Amino acid sequence: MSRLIIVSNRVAPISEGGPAAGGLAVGVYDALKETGGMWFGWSGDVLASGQPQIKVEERGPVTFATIGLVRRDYDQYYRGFSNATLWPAFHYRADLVQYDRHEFGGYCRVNEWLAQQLVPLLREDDVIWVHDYHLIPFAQALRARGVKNRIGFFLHIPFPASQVLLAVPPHRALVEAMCSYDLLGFQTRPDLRAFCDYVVNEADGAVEPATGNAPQVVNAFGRTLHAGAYPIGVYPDEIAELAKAGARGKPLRTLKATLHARKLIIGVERLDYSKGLVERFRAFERLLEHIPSMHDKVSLLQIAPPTRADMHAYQDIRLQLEAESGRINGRFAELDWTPIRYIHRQYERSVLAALFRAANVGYVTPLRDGMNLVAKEYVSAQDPDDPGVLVLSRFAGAAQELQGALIVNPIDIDGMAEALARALDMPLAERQSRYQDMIAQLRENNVSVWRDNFMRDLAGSGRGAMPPDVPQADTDALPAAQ
Ligand code: ADQ
Repeated sequence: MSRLIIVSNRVAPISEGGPAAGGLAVGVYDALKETGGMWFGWSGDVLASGQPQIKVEERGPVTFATIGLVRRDYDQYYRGFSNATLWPAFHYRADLVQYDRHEFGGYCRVNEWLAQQLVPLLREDDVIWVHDYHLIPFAQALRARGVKNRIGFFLHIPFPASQVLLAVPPHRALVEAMCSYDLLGFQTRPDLRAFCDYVVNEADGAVEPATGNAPQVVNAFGRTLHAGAYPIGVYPDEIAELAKAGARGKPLRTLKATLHARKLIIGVERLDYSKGLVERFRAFERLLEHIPSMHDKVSLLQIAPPTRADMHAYQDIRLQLEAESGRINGRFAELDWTPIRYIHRQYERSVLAALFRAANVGYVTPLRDGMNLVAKEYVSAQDPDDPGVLVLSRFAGAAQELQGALIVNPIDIDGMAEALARALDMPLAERQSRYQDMIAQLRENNVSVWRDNFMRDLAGSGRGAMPPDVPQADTDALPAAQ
């Protein structure tokens, strides 16, 4: 059987019980354990001096190959082009896009250098799966070094409309680099459509019409490749078990004791300007403003650990949120009631799952999000007999699937306040029917379906006949990519 080689910017830290974070890490680690293979990427270390050395560690069938970055590469590749140019542009924040051609040069240089580090570790029949926006030129760099293996790419964040992508000066070079892969995976059909639209209208390429759920054939920049939508999922039953177990733990007992039977609205994410946190706080304020009977009857628990804290845009959003939560609490709090509890720390998955189960409303309102796993985790964690309600932004990829949520526009503050009021008051029968609708969808498209669909299409993609040793997934047994 071919080995699977996963390449991602960060290699998730794996403890005895598996990866600490959900989604990608869990899905990918499972695949590696099944087929055997390697996970290659940045270790997270930034070296002040010296030459980074690759560290190779075997854990059963999985090899972890990690390497540090020197300070200049970290600044140009990671903080610079990846997170100050691509991240805001791909999340439709053209106002926050910064561009420096030296940083783009650093981004390409680091992709080439990482590819060079990987080449000696590769075998002829390895299947390579590259993840996310940091590594768009990775396949091109491998191809330039003579690598002929199958290479797939999955973009975890949105792919923007052409008019937004055009704001990134090297847009053409990026899309050309994407065409070096054999299979491109996007989170949703709108992302796939946006990519195809660029290929046809900006790059003189051609895209064959879609047939069913099969990936589309793309001809561009002298290459033929496939592209499809593969919405990432979670393991809903595992999350439900974690939630039940966590409900008996101390953090939950403490929370319940301090809530005094008030209703709970929960938001959980990395602190990022794409997540719509300011608008979310303001909609909660509008709810309290318009419905005084809600005072002292509901709390918003917002968990948002800071990320990319060495970047200005992230320092700004943190200050803004601290000011907003302070202002709203100052306006409404009583001696024994704090409307917004705003927490900056990481929690274990079992604690988070139990918090989701305890909350009457999951409040997930990003301005843009590739998928948003928190929405899926919230639904998975619910008690089927007494489920909470998901209030979900239409701009999260998850909204394409989770139609049982109350779908909102995150810039419509009044609309969000109305959705919160409706969620808090929703009769049990409606909550149950919405939950049943969503949990069925999550079970049908769990994270192993996501991975298997991508791997099946990668095995059948690109360069004609499949190599004899790559097993074709049983297409009848697997729901097709959506
Ligand atoms: P993210 O932007 O990181 O991921 P998301 O999909 O919500 O967003 O995943 C975050 C993960 O971190 C979830 O599993 C969540 O439970 C966990 N998490 C968040 N806050 C936490 C905390 N305080 N403590 C512990 N865990 C916490 C990117 C894209 C998304 C896409 C995913 C996967 O931006 O759109 O859904 O990749 O493809």
